Amino acid sequence: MSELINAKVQNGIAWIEINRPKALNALNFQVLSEFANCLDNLKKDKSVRAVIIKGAGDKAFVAGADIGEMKDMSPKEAKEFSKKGQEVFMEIENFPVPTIALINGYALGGGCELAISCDMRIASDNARLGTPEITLGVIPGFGGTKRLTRVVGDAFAKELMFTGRMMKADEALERGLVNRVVSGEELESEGEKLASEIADKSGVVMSILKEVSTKQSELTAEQGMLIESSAFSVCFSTEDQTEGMNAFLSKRKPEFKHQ
Ligand code: DAK
Repeated sequence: MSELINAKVQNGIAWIEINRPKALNALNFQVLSEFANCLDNLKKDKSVRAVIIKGAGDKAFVAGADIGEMKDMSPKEAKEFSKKGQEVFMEIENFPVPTIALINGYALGGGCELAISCDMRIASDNARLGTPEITLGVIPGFGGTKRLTRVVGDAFAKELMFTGRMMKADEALERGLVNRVVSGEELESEGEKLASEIADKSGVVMSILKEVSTKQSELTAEQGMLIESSAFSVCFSTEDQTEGMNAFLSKRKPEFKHQ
């Protein structure tokens, strides 16, 4: 049974909640292990067409990796911890359906790295984001040095990592780190609205689109075009492509079967 991760599936949307509010949802080894199990289970649930990840309580999404747990780690243990986090965040990046992080309060260090392994991010106006690892004598260890650069560009990613400063939600929006900023009261409903819009589409084609668009940043233009045209042709083996185009031509709403 999972204690630190709550999960439920409703109307095609999986809600994952990191449930350690007393420690501002800091990520320790147990949270990461339960997260990995949760993702494994959700991956098998074919009704899931969008995932929302949030932190419990009203203060934090995730305030980072657990500093108490990390403090006395040997270099070998630190490597194992880093590998565990990288594996979980890679699973999220490559999860077969779109993922949305709802950032309520602090998203620091490993919390910011978790948010940027999701496809999209919605922040509440009290959100504070940053990568303060340098102030603790370490560097980001869950893929941040790779993904942050991809999301906000080299110079600004380096500024954030080199200074460790926290940024408010409006600056994160301006820098493209989050998709939008809403009030704390609206955060869940905005997340649900976005997830529902996605879940309404063809699940099978959405998975193809997610995979192709996620891989693009790592590929040359030539490789990117090649996987796009291969994936485009795969869409034509789905029932939903036939339904989508028939529905358009018959001037009706498509009824996707997600296959
Ligand atoms: N870890 C453990 N506990 C944490 C925590 C964290 N990251 N953040 C907060 N807490 C705990 C606090 O210790 C406190 O616990 P109690 O004292 O009540 O037992 C409780 O949460 C509430 O926190 P505060 O009392 O501090 O609350 P405030 O509102 O005053 O301040 C704060 C909120 C977010 C500004 C502050 O808590 C804070 O600065 N927290 C630390 C933020 C931080 O530095 N995050 C980055 C962590 S480092 C790697 C693998 C991974 C990583 C790096 C390398 N390798 C293995 C290579 C990743 C590193 C990080 O994420």
